[in-house]
Amino acid sequence: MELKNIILEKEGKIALVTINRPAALNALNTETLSEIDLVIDEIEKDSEILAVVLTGAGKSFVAGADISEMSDKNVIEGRKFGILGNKVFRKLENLEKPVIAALNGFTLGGGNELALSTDIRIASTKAKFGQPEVTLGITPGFGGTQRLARVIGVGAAKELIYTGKMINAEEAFRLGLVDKVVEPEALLDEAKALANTIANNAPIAVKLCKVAINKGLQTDIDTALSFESEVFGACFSTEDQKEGMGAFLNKQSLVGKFKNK
Ligand code: DAK
Repeated sequence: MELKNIILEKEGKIALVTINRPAALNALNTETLSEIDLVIDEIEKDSEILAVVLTGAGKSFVAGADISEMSDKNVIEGRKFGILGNKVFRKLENLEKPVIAALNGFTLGGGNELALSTDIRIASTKAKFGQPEVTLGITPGFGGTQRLARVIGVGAAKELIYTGKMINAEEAFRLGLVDKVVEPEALLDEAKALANTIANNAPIAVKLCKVAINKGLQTDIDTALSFESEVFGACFSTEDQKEGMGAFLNKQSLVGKFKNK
């Protein structure tokens, strides 16, 4: 797989995906979005990869969709670009392996929307967040008007989106936009350690947790709880459940040794 703007590295059970277009602060052009799409497919297929860390090269995570590419688009092209971004971000959100965003710097516009499509967000103290689209004459187009309000609440999302202002990592943490803030030097280690902890647990159970949480958030509580019962039941068809519980009863643990079966 030939990639120009993304680096995909495998480290044991985890994949490290780095958006690597630092000259444009990792802005998302069509090529980069298409490569993210390919990389998600690759990770989905690879049964050895059980969790993912997503980060950016240089001083930015992603400084938004690529303004120079977007500036000349007509209505049809703008729509096509929006559809591509939404398709890729939704695919990432639905990837049945947890994705941890390691937010190293500017996380703006499409970059913040990309981060919102991951499962857990860790920020460096240097990271900056915002949805500056209205300062450019557009609306957020890769899910920002929908996912941000779901994550930080309607009022806070509207304030960020209507003002286009930038906030720092501490404020992002206070709002619940990020789950943890660490020193820049510790960011990748922290994200990888979290990914490895997750990857050492029973993979099918972890996957079903992700599906149940994401699906449940989009439905009424009765339907959601009924779905939870179904996935809970499904776990009893796995070898990992039999062996995991067997190990516990023998005063042992299967953490780190699950078969993904
Ligand atoms: N696009 C393209 N290039 C960008 C960029 C971006 N988003 N952000 C930065 N760059 C480029 C700069 O143009 C500059 O390029 P050169 O001049 O060196 O060639 C280089 O990266 C370094 O940037 P700066 O020189 O500006 O660096 P500073 O440290 O001074 O400032 C900054 C960093 C992040 C504050 C600044 O670059 C900045 O304000 N960038 C733009 C941030 C922004 O507005 N992002 C939101 C983009 S809009 C939709 C689909 C998608 C979207 C909306 C609708 N539909 C189709 C419905 C999404 C929209 C967005 O994400």
